[in-house]
Amino acid sequence: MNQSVERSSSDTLDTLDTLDTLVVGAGFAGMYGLVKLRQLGMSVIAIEAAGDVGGTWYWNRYPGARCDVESMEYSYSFSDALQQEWNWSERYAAQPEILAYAQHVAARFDLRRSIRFNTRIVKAQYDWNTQRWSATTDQGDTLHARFILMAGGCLSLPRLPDFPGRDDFEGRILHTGRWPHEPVSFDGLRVGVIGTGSSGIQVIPQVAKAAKQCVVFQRTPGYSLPAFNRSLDDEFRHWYKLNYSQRREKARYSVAGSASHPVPTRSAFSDSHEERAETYEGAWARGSTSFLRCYNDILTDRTANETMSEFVRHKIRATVKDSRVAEKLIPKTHQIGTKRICLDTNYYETYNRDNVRLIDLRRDPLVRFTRTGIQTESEHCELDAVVFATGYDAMTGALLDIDFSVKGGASLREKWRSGATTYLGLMTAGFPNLFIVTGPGSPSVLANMITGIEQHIEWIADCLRFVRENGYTTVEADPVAERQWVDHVNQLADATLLPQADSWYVGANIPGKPRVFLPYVGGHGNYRMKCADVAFQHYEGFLFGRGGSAQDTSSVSHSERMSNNG
Ligand code: NA7
Repeated sequence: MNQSVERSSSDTLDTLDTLDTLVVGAGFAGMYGLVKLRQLGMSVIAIEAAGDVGGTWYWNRYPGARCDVESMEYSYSFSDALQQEWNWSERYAAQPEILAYAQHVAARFDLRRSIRFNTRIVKAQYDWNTQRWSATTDQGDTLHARFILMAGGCLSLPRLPDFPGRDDFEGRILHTGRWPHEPVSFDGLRVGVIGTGSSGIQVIPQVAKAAKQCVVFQRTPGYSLPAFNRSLDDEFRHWYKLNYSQRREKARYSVAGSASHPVPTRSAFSDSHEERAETYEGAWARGSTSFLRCYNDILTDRTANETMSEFVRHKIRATVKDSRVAEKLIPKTHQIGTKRICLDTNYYETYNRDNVRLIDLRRDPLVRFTRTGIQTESEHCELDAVVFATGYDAMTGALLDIDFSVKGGASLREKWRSGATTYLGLMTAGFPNLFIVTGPGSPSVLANMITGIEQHIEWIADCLRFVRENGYTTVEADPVAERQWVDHVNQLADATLLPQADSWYVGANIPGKPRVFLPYVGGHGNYRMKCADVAFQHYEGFLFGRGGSAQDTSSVSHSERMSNNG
């Protein structure tokens, strides 16, 4: 064990004043950040708000929580020993198993000694004079580091809509993204669930099984596919492990960061209606979000998309026995794939149970919470507990939750007032030495998160090595390169149907959030090659500096670097 752990002498929690890098978060991104930066011999610690590692999988303990990427792929590839020794039990791993895996990684690479848990960074300010970040915690102390690696997650700031009277409710309120550690029993209770996104469709069947009554409050129905989850056997695991290196490489250059997703080469219109139906049936039976990859124009051509949307609507009608309920569950206001597609186990079947009711909030809006339940325009629902499956302030929430600023300059909250802008999703101009993992402007939530995390951490580690080897002390995004990248990200997004839906991809779930399409739609593989090319071109689009104060910091342009390095 631990042969691959490279320790620097100064990466324990008692060296907080002399840090090279402060990592924010100890989920999958933060943990790999620690591993990689230790390998560079840097002093590095992570600050984590939770009581242990795991990020999303630490917090999302609700019954039914499960990953929608296959477990053999939703795992680190950086250590062959790790991927060979770990045995996933199911095709799509449930939360306890993913959390156990994260804990195993933390122990195997001896990470916890470099993580301060139950601590949140609330503010971080960069000072050009010292060329350091000063990060203030909610415990009242300040940490100083040359670099910050922001690994706070893309879907980590839960959203609890401020319904009128919410605090008057005397029953229990739970949020899927902040689920208690102790078991929650719904036995014999009347439970409301608000929200029918990925979390809602997973928790609702579980609540319905346990509760006396389950009332679902739905604002927008989504498209969900059966996951056809199953146990994995030794034979399959053995085959996969033998082929791991090829599978991982394929994933790294794929659109979605997954080896198992097919690459569509044909238009939906190259097939007849019957042929398309057959293709959709075959893809449906695979039980994967790769369903969207049946044809290459599903996400770009509304008519092509409609053939697939209609196929799924038909499936919903065929599953839900009460046709009035089925009609409420059928998405009509957005196209399939334009909001995140869901994978479920018995979601639509759950509406055939006698103890489940669906309230369509578009027809019967939620008016207020009362002491004993929820009042809609047409009725009062008596409830003992309400589960909020109402999502997150996606992609920018965790970043803006920290008050990032540059001394004497702008704050990130001001800079991003009309929308997040980054260069490659890795840095934002004007904020030196602040790296963002899977940030807005990178493929991020549109691809396998762990593939994206590994690519970002490795790129950042290479960049930091470049900084060190060239005697630089600062690196930041060039505002011109950032503008061009933002334009490119928008152009690609606008060529698809995705920005048209009111999704969290565009921030539409957060009142007042600027409507900007946040992730990069050009595909993980293309993005990886772009990042590699930027690095190869001596970090084109990044500005490097050296020196101890603002006065003697000499900024080194890209053309100088090219001529110096040949
Ligand atoms: P999502 O996908 O943002 O879903 C949140 C759900 O909550 C969605 O159905 C929302 O309806 C609903 N919602 C949000 N606010 C309200 C209010 N005010 N009233 C009624 N309904 C509301 O979050 P999830 O946690 O399910 O999934 C997030 C990601 O985590 C997921 O994609 C995976 O990657 C993991 P809306 O559609 O906005 O009308």
